[in-house]
Amino acid sequence: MALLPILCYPDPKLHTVAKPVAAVDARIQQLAADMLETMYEAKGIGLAATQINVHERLIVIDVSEERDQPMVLINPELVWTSATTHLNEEGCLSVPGIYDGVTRFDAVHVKALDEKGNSRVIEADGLLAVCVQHEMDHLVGKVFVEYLSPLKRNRIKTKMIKAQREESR
Ligand code: K1U
Ligand code: ZN
Repeated sequence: MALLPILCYPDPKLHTVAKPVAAVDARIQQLAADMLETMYEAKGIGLAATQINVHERLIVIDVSEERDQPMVLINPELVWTSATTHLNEEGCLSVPGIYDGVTRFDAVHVKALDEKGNSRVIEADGLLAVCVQHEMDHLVGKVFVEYLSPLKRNRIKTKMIKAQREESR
């Protein structure tokens, strides 16, 4: 297993649109295992392949309290969304230290392949629904700060660039 470096906003690679996974093979299974290890180490509840500079449609999630219910979603597709939405506080491992409100569907159904290549539909609500929508946005190159006002987004961008400059000194 391996820990993978996570891209930090405003890295332009975070805006790459991911391609479908062609086959659920040993490479993809190893990538999913490494992404889960990276997510747990970073204390996140989700991670998209985009964030580790791999541009294939793969996400991992674990929203359980005990951190023992890993989910691997390959080629995820939204097949149903609730009529209602909710403003939720979000964070992102690619935008460390920033939390803000984003409006998301209250519930979604997602069709995806699991790590064995089996097709399944996940019925998500609560934090799982928020996390799935956040991670699927990463796969189309969208970071949650893009839902915020241009003023807030620019302040976050400046703060991140400054923090990265200081870290590299
Ligand atoms: O995609 C990511 O960067 C992971 C991100 C997922 C996420 C968190 C919160 C709402 C939506 C999506 C994180 O795990 S951020 C860190 C975190 O563990 C967390 C932050 C706020 C609430 C719950 C967890
Ligand atoms: Zn994120």
